[in-house]
Amino acid sequence: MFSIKMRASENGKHISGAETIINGNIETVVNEFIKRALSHENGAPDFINIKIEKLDKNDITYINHLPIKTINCKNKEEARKIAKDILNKEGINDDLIEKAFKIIDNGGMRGASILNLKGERLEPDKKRGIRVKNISTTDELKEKILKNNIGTDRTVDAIAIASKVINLGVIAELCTSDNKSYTTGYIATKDGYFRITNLKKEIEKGGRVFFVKNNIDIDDLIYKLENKPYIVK
Ligand code: PML
Repeated sequence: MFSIKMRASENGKHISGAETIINGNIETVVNEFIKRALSHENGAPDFINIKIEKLDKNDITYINHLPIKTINCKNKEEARKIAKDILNKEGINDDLIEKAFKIIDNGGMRGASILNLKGERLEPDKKRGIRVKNISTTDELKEKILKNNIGTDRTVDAIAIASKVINLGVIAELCTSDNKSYTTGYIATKDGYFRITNLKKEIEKGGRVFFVKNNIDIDDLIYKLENKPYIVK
């Protein structure tokens, strides 16, 4: 098995990235990733980095994806009330939720912020955040989501992140897209991946927050979020 990662930037600014874990067919994937980098809506890259690593089969964790439910909301107020109710059910209080919304609305982070239940931010670099890496979805899952109109390409990537994060013991994830026109966000918990329409307004920024227990081993969690290979079925 091989992990293949691509990241592209223009003048040092990140414009796109992709990754997968596959068994063979490296050239096809690399070609696809380069095509994706060159045709990205965010700009024309002057730097494309492709990383190919061999993985030990025994190190890969296979998990089922979280069940997906879409909740249609007519506006941001309704969407955020729904989000709050789901998070409250997980023992996350209103002050903490408020803090998390401020972080994602501020935007500008490449990765996720991590908040414990005391409201402390645990990511070592507050600008960069934590990037969840070494994940892949099966073709069957991609097909199921896209062909049945359950979600979009962004859903496919996000369900992989959310399923890994919850599997590693994160209580809940809150996410909105940093793509300005993409207003559907989600909350993930052990009960599922709840897509919530209108979780932000168009032109607003986005971000990710992971809520964790106060006694979490944060170094171990960050190491696994970034490095432990997962295939989400
Ligand atoms: C969904 O459509 O399921 C929500 C996906 C949010 C994606 C966030 C991102 O842009 O990475």
